[in-house]
Amino acid sequence: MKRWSGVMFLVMAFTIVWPAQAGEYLSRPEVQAFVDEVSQKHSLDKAWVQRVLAEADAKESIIAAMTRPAEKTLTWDAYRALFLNANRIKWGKEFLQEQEATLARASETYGVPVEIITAIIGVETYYGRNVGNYRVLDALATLGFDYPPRGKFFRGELEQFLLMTHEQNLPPTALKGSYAGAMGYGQFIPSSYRNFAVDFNGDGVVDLWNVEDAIGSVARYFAMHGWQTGQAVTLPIKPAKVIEEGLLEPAPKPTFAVSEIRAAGYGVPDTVADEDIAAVIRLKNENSTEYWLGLKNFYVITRYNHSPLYAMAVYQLSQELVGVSQ
Ligand SMILES: [Ca+2]
Repeated sequence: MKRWSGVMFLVMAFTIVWPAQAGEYLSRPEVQAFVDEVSQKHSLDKAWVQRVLAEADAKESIIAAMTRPAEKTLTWDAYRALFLNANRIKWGKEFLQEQEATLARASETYGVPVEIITAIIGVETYYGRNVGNYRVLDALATLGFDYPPRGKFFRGELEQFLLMTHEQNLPPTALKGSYAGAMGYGQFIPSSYRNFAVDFNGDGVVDLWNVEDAIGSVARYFAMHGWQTGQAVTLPIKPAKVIEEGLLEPAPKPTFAVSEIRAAGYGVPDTVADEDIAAVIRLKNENSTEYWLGLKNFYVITRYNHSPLYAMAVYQLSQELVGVSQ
């Protein structure tokens, strides 16, 4: 019993000192340097930046979550089953109906299909049901200052977060999001929030926890990343007898003329023109391999999340929502 208490004490002590005590970020020299730099660069009130960062807490759970992304470990069939489940399809159809007017307005404004906008919001947050429970400030400070592999990136996002909350008059210590600091229905990181989000309900605030703003913002994100209105996204192709690895790089970026892909032995449907530019997407299942033609719009979906599995899940969910099974 005594020995057990000793172990418990050690575990608790470790937990408490890792990696900084609550609110202690501000005492660290590199955090003070960050405060100086950001406040000077953007003419922000230094005392305000200090007050915000004084509230930041280090969270070990954020580091733990960061180190296990599903895309890297799952086969396509397992990944697909996770994202194209019965609830996500059912709730997606409901979302299409409930938000019909806003979705139609976004689609008309930005040229992106309603089912693609809906599928993104479905894959990201179950249509707003799971927008994240971490304080964004904690996520960005923890990853920015205590996760060296991505520290520079997340310090940049922390800088953008300060600017975003300042510009939109949002409360920086209250906003919640994912363990990586992604916010709202569409899970925008702060730089995307500032660059691509839009006030789509016209109330003067860009609020991605508001469904109208979120729908407009997802559509605008795709438009600004080159979505080609009315064009196909991806379609299955018959594999070549001999697979040339060279044609699979740098997928999903469209790089090869379809004529080259045909010449390499892939069976591409006649609806696709020889001169179109595409990528060959290979998806490995538990017991088989699928090949797909990745067109420009498929690549645009990967600008939201770089995994081809993610893009395929979004596309196939979008098709399920409008009654087209893959
Ligand atoms: Ca708004």
